[in-house]
Amino acid sequence: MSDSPQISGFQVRPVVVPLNPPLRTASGVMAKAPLVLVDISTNAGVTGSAYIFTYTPVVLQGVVEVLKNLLPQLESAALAPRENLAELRRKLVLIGTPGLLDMALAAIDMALWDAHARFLNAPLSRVLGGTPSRTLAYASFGMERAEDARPLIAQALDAGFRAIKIKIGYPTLAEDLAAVRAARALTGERASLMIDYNQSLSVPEAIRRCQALDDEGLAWIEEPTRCDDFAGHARIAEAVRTPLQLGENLYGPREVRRSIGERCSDLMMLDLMKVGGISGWMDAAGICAAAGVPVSNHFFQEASAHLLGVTPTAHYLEYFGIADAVLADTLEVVDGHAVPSQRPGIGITWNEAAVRRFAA
Ligand code: SMN
Ligand code: MG
Repeated sequence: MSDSPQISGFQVRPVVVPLNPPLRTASGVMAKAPLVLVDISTNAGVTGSAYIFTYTPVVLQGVVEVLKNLLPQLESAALAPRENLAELRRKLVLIGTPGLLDMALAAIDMALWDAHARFLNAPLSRVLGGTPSRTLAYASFGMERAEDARPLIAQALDAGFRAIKIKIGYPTLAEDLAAVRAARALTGERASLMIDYNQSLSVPEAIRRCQALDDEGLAWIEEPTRCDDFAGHARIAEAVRTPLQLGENLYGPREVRRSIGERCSDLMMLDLMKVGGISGWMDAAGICAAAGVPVSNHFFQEASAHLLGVTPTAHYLEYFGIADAVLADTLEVVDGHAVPSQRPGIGITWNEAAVRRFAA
């Protein structure tokens, strides 16, 4: 006799929320964030909620359709996130899941874990065996113009952040250095500084520019070349003294294991949507712990705040509230640390008026 509730229904809602200011990266500008909101209800009266970010509206409706084809397969199944996802994945072995399928599966995984924790009436971190502990956070910005960077960084420092990430990848190394030094002039020793190239450089150019940045005291250099160029990143990591950061584009624990095995980076940042949701994160975090690799998140800060609390090599939480526009309340930061919700589950509650406003 299962004492788990049964999955009884679901809701899939696409929204497109504004990003103010638009997020400028060396590989493209994002003025809006397409999201898919997923709610999975049970016969115990608890509903799990989660969201994913589809990067471009081009695939937004496609992901919605994938979800609407996957979710009915869970109808009446006992709520057991690990088993539910294993069952869905067993049917997808022949096609393989990296891409839109993994994005949809992660949304389902996160919503199921939220429902599971709500059913147990405990915050997700407690359900995963930890306590809702705080993680050092960094404020994450784009390729900001100097006149915009100044107030953004000042505001972050005043809010207590002790780490700031900016994006670079300007046409010239001189412009990259100028942006780093301008940010450092604003942070001084009050904050660590990270930079993110968003895959914009060739390997030779990345080695040239990252070596030139090696004396800037950066906490890490992120994704200097194409995310799928494992050998290229390994060459850069070998040639550069500053820690290399990768992971936001690695699909599943297996790619995390490959990246570590091929020494592509010194640090790992797990993206809940691409790594496989809560289940995938826990498996990947174990791989990183066994290899002694520090772990940060990419986006999905509400759930990541719980997971970093139970991640043995937890490093930083990326603070970028990509879904804040449709959330009833945003992740709390106290004294430069992210504080996971103490409510049952992940702590996501939709701002239904905003969901209606931004419905796609
Ligand atoms: C990033 C990637 C995609 C959209 C926005 C920001 C960036 C990050 O790589 O690390 O947040
Ligand atoms: Mg990045």
